[in-house]
Amino acid sequence: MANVKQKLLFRNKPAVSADRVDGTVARSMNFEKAGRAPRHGKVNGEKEQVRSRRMSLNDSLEGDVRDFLVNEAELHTYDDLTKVNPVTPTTVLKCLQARYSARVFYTHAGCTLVALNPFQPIPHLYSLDVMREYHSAPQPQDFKPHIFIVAEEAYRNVQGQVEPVDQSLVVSGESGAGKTWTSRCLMKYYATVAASSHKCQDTVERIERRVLDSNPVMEAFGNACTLRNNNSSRFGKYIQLQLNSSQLLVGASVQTYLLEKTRVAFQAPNERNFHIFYQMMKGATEKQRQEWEMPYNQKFSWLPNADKTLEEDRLQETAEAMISLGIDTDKRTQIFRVLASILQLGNVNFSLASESQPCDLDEESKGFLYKTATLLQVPVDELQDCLTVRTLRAGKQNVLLKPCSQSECVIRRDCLAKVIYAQLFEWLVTFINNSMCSDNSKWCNFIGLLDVYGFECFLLNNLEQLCINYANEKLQQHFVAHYLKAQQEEYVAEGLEWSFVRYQDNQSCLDLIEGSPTGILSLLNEECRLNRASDAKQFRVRLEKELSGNTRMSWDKFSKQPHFIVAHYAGRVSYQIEGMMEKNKDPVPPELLSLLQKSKNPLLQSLFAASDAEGNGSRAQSKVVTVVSKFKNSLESLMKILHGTTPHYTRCIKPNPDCRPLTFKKEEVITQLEACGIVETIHISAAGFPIRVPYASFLQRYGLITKTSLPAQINNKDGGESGEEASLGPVVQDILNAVLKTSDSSTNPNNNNLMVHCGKTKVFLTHGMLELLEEQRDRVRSQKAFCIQCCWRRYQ
Ligand code: AD9
Ligand code: MG
Repeated sequence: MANVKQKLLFRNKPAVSADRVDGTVARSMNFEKAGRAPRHGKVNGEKEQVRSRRMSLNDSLEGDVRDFLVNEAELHTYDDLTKVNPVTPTTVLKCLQARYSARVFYTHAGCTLVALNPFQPIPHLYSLDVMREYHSAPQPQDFKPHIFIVAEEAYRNVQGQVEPVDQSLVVSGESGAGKTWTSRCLMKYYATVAASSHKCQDTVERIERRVLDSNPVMEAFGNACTLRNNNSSRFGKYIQLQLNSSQLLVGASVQTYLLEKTRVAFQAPNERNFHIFYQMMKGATEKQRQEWEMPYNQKFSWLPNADKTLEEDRLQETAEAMISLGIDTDKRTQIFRVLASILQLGNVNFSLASESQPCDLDEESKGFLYKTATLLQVPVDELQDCLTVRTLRAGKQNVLLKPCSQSECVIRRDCLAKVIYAQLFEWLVTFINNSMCSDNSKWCNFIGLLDVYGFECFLLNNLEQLCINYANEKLQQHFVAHYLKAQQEEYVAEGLEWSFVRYQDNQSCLDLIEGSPTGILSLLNEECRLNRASDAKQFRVRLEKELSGNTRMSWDKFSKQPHFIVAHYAGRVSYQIEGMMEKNKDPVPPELLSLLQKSKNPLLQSLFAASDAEGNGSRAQSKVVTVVSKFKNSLESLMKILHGTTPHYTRCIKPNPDCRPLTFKKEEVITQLEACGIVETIHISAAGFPIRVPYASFLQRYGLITKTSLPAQINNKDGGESGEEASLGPVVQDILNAVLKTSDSSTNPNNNNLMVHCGKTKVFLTHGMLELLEEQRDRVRSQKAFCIQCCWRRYQ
């Protein structure tokens, strides 16, 4: 239908004049109201009736409106969640569950792909043959949903019709949901399809190999076994696969975010340190053990749960990947010796100190300290001084030495381990980049793969969670903007005169976090800059003063210590203030940095010489580059890159918390659907027209309202061709007009959700409109039944 129009009835608006379906009425929409709030203000019985109908629609799909709604027995056949009719969290959940039981792990959700983790290898799902099938298909979208569809779509998009366009594949989800697995699949896909026809096989094979080999190295150094995932990535990453004008993979680069370096010196109960340490411990040869000062039966306090056997504990694989990336024998030895020094350092303990004397070390600790110094190639007495004595400078000349307390020594020890590990990780990433990255003249476009930590909400949340959740807010905003755009385009294609949904997005939450000068991060930085003694208390006062009226922030009344709550799009998170300032400043005692600069280990020299050039050596005294400033900057550049690309979203879902194969826990899944924005997407579609009814089905069901029946030729054809279906438009409009006329006159004071639109072959309805149609239908039917009864009595 070409002259399609849409219609909205406003609350308390005199109805009849504006009610015609063919009369265009300006519309405005409130996302909250349309998507979430109760839609009816009817009185008592009627209200109950409506509510119970909605419940049955949403919760069990029972009832008599099933004709054109989903059939539960067929739920698993729905390849796209937005086609589930009506789209509600419950129907979506049921559909996913049905598919999971049928061992179908991928489902589209409009412009997003939902990937359910099977937690067991699925034979042939990712084989080379399957890759080639999707790659060579004229229309891969016609195949079953698969991560390879997303991969192929992005690959084809790169060679845009007018000009090439960079692509981003954003993979999100909670810990253990399958993000890294998915990213690896994508990398393998491109390494296969983007190299298959290349002439100079040698060069490309080397690049592909390196791109793929970057994975085991980065995972060995950046992943660890946690309570939620045996191979949990403790950093975020964005990999750009560089393609030349013939769309062949010629290089790659990787950007990492926020490595969880505290894990080096602290592992939560039942968790482990980074994999690389266990690989060394378990896989070293006799010669390596001697080189690394690591005898067989040595216990390391920073290596808990070493008896747990994981498939990730493969030193050989890591070492081979390092060789393939071009890390030579000398460098590898230096790297492993630096790593071994960290383990030795973790075994150093300090005795209680007196006021005037530095902490002492027992014999055992002295032994470990000696080995640490040997491996780090620094003088052992200087190492001990750095750990136990603070150097205070008063002016340029005066130097004061102050013994550290026992706890300060521990902080210094941990800090040394963390700074070494973090710098080593950064060095490794730079090395990998140099090894994979093609020079600019050789590539013209890229496909970016983003594998970042999902939204986090633990019992105790601190700066790490604030940063992670801030990143997720940013990505969510990006996603929503993109999704709405896609939806808008779809409606336009369907012929809807659609004014953009005024969606209540998460900007207010982002303002709260990143706003300047009174956002949480700015205030935190400001307090760190002032460097006051009781900074946690001061920070709290500032937050209270500056943000007291902010509806997105509140205070946790149940916690003893001050915790502020942020209402994120994915839920409310309570953040602990204690320790936040220290984490943000992340100070490294300058003595430690100077010591490392003196090391005879060439690797350490380069690690710390480079950071000195950036001002790191003096950072403790002067300009503080805080953690949040760095994170905010890197996030901003990431968003800039993402904005310049066509995004594709994959939401990985963890179907149960215990990583059990083929087990689907509804509560787990719904929470994640909420947290990763799928429910939000559903709400947005609910803000539009969640119910779509083909004209023929509509007439079959509601024709009795105006005593219209479906023309026989269409009835026989079970719906009819789209041309014939379109011819039913005017009859459908008559029914809608009749229904809306009655509704406006009295019974629906709260009818701002009564929207209907006649598309080309379908009616697009809101829930409110569907309910109204059902009421009218019921009324007509009961009148009919009454008449039949009367006739029957009269006849008797
Ligand atoms: V974390 O945020 O880094 O802690 P991820 O990255 O989301 O997390 P990961 O990719 O590591 O999770 O997946 C967890 C485990 O699920 C993997 O180690 C696999 O054992 C398992 N997995 C994930 N996806 C698949 C799959 N498509 N098929 C089979 C899978 N197993
Ligand atoms: Mg991961």
